[in-house]
Order: sequence, then structure tokens, then C-alpha cells
Amino acid sequence: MIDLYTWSTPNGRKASIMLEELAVPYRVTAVDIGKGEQHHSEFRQLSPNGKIPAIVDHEPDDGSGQPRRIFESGNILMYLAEKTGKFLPAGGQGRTEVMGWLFFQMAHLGPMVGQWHWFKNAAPEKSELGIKRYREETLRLLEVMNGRLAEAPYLGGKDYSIADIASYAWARTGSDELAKEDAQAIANLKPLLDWLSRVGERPAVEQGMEIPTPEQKQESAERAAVKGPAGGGSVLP
Ligand SMILES: N[C@@H](CCC(=O)N[C@@H](CS)C(=O)NCC(=O)O)C(=O)O
Repeated sequence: MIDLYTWSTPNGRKASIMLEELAVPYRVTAVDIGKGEQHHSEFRQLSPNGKIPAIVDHEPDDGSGQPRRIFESGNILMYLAEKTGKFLPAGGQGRTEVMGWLFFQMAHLGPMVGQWHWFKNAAPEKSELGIKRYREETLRLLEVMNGRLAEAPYLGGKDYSIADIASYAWARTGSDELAKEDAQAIANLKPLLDWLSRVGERPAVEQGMEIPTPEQKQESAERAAVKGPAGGGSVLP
């Protein structure tokens, strides 16, 4: 059994899409980042930087019988891919290509779209420079993806992989937001739009994008606080 600690954001959805794709049993705890639950000491035991998503694997492969914490969404995707042998080639150019696009998402697409959102919607002071910088970076990164997707159906090449799972929710958010301001700029990115449809139509992606559900949020709120890993045991090495 896997415990997923998450919220309704693009980073959280990487983990829920992956778990849905793998069709493994998992339990959801909604961590309400609007209420500051990510700062609770119990949650920081799982995710030292106080960010969702995090998972606890109650059956890791090391035979220890001890639950294991896994934090950082890219690490979660790699851990689950390696454990199951799915969505990440074992070696060769296929693997390095997937890893390149996974790191591109983690280092560029997520942070830049995230900063654009923050400067536009959350910053206490309005900064035109901040908004412009991150809007331009968002478009530039989507154009980089568009170039790749003009030569291959998926970011890693011919097969769907954790690079696509990592990138989908961020590319969706970035392109939807940009389309509101410059519909033509996004309409020009045909390979990217085709990829968004191809990936977005996968049942596991549709399902993963709905996690946490309103019911899961409600149940988690009733449990009042994020507790340690269900079943007890240390998650620390
Ligand atoms: N690099 C981290 C980023 C995670 C992240 O930024 N999560 C956001 C939600 S999308 C969060 O927990 N924010 C709460 C906060 O910043 O206090 C990952 O990919 O897991």
C-alpha cells in the first residue's frame, strides 16, 4: 500500500497520475496548503521542504519491512518507475532522453510557470517585470516542447513515459493561461496541442487530475491533521 500526500496542484497531480497509470492501491491524504498543513511537523517528517506531493511506500523492495518516505515529485516518479519497471526505459538513449525531459520539467517548466502564477495572482506587490519575465519564459519553454513534439509523439520518443506524466499538468496550466492573453501564440503550437490531447485523453490522466477529490479533501479535513505514516514505523533512514 502507498500513502499519497497531495493537493490540487500540478505538482501533486504528477504523483496521482502515475499511481493511476500503475493501477496500484493507494490512499490519499489531502494536505491543505491554503491552510498551511504543509508546515505541520508530522508532514515535514515526510517532506522536509514542506511541499506536496510526498508518498510513503509501506512495502519497499529492500525487505526491511519499514515504510519509506519519498519526497520531490521527480523522485516519486523515478522511484515508482524503477520499482515497477514501467514508463522509464531501463537504459540506453531512451532512458537518457526521458531523464533529460524529466529534469527539464523539474528545473524549468514547473518553476517558471509557477513563478508566473505567483507574480500574476499572489504577489503582495504588482511587478510588471516579474509578470513579463515569467510569461515570456513560459511561452519559450512551451515552444521548446513543441519543437521536440514535432519530431516525436512523446517527450522521451516513441513511448509515453514519466517525462510526459511530469509535464502534462504544467503544460496544460501554462498553455491555458497564455491562451487567455495570446490565443494565436498557443494555436501556433500544433504538436504541443496534439500531445496535450493525446496525453489528456488517457483514462489514468483524467482520473489523476481529479485527485484529491472533494470527498478525499473532506475526509482528510475531518481527520484534522496530517498524521505520520499509517501503520506506524519510521520513514527516516
Ligand atoms: N520541487 C517540488 C515542488 C513542490 C511544490 O512546489 N509544491 C507546492 C504545490 S504545487 C507546495 O507544496 N506549496 C506549498 C508551499 O509552498 O508552502 C516537487 O516537484 O515536488
